[in-house]
Amino acid sequence: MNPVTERELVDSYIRRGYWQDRTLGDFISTRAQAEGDRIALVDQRDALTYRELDDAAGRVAGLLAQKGVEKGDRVMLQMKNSVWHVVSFLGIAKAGAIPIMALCAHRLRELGSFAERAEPTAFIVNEAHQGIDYPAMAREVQARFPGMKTILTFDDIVRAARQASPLDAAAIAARRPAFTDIGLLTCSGGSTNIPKLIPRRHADYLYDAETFAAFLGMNRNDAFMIALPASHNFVLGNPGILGTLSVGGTVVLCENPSPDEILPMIEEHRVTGISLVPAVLSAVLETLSWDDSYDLSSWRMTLVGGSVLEEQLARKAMLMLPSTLHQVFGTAEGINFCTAADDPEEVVIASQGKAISEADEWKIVDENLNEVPRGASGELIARGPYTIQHYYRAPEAEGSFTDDGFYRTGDRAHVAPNGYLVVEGRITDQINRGGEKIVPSELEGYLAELPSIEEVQVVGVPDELLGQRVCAFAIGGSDGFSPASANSHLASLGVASHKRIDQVELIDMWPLTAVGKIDRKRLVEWAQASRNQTNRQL
Ligand code: OOB
Repeated sequence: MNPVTERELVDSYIRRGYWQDRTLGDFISTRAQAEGDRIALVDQRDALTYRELDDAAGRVAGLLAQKGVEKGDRVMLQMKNSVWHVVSFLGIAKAGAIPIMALCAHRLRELGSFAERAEPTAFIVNEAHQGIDYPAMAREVQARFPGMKTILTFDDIVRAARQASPLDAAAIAARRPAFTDIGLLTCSGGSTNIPKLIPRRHADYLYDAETFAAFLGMNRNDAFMIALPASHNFVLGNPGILGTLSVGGTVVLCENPSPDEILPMIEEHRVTGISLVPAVLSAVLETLSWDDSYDLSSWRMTLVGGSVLEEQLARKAMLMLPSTLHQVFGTAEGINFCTAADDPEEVVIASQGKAISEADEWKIVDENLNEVPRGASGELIARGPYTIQHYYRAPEAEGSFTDDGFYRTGDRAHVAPNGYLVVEGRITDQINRGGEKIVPSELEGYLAELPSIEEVQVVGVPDELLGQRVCAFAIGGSDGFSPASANSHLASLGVASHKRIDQVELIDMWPLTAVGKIDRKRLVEWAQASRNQTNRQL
């Protein structure tokens, strides 16, 4: 393998025209000039035209500057889906700062770890929402990281977007980063305990969003719904919010990924496309099976990704939805695969399609990083104009990349005879619970603190609804060890709300492999058998 420097790759993406000299801040100004009074964003309460969005972002940038946020500073963003999320994101960009895209599910553990890595100087946060006092949580982070001088809430942003003095053109120009600089930090699902931050550059992120939108044939008549958390890559830029804005379409933001919010909004805003994880798709189909009163005639494409889409669910979606189904295999680190609108039905059901850019390089390799014969299983590794070559301030994670700049996805996959990618599952123990990624050893560490438990192992168990559910096996656990007690312990430790235990099993001895390691495969079988037995008894 030839070591390739990052510089060489960067130069080649610029030379070949994939990266253009523009930033996320430039992007919204250019889009506003082109689209003017067309609606850019709409949510359950508010709507903004392209011009209003650009203006609001400029005012939020003005507020940030007034609060002392400087060019290149990091700003934590934790906000529910609404037009103000996008205003904040682009406002941070216009101020020449770098947003850290936290999810509403993140709690003190994750926020603290992001703050430690990225040293943000400001935090834009929800008001208290769905029982969580977000501003109080932000203040706790601030108490630990005093470099975080400013906390701005949702209400501060809405007010600033209407009233604050905008940054003038000279100030925006003075703060403008290079197009090769980091434009945003997104969160990795992670294969290590410490969540890593993913540095995406201005030019790479815009290239990704536009390439994906072009792949799907999106245009200004599209109204694309964002129902998953807006800070997640899938809906932020694949093609999501930025892809839709890049073609002059309308972004429809839905606060919660629940069918009774999604379906009325599809009807009201004549939505044409949506991105879903399989668990949400399943809930939508369930609702449609007993309520067919919605006018869904505008809906032309459904993207499903984030975790394995079971064949049965894919077939049901094809049958019940008015739209084309696309499978998406994506990563926050970059590389995206997608099935095309004209792919045969069996391809869409059984594969994740092709890489979205002609410049994506990818292969399936064995543990020595040698390419396996066509059709054989191995690890998917990828390199290209929108895939990272290292994590943010995380030298310990260099093993996630090869010497020649390929990102090691940690996913087991093979290439079907027709050339399409088929993802089989994780190589590591990482659990994919409804699209949310969970590392067993992290939860094991927390649960081991419980006095009632001697030893604990956490495994992912196949689950019809979630793809995988989380099962904790304990030795020495008393009857008091239950999903409820485990989860209240996790909540008290400030662990993200999606990292939860669905099933608990108490055992006396670990099953061991031939070499004496804990046999985790056997644990998964036991968890399945135990659940089946419970179901039979019910
Ligand atoms: C998306 O991004 P992340 O960073 O939360 O998770 C990436 C991981 C992949 O490495 C893979 O393990 C899993 O999620 N995954 C899938 C999948 N799509 C993603 N596993 C099986 N089948 C699929 N279709 O999840 C993400 C980012 C951008 C677009 C779409 C998804």
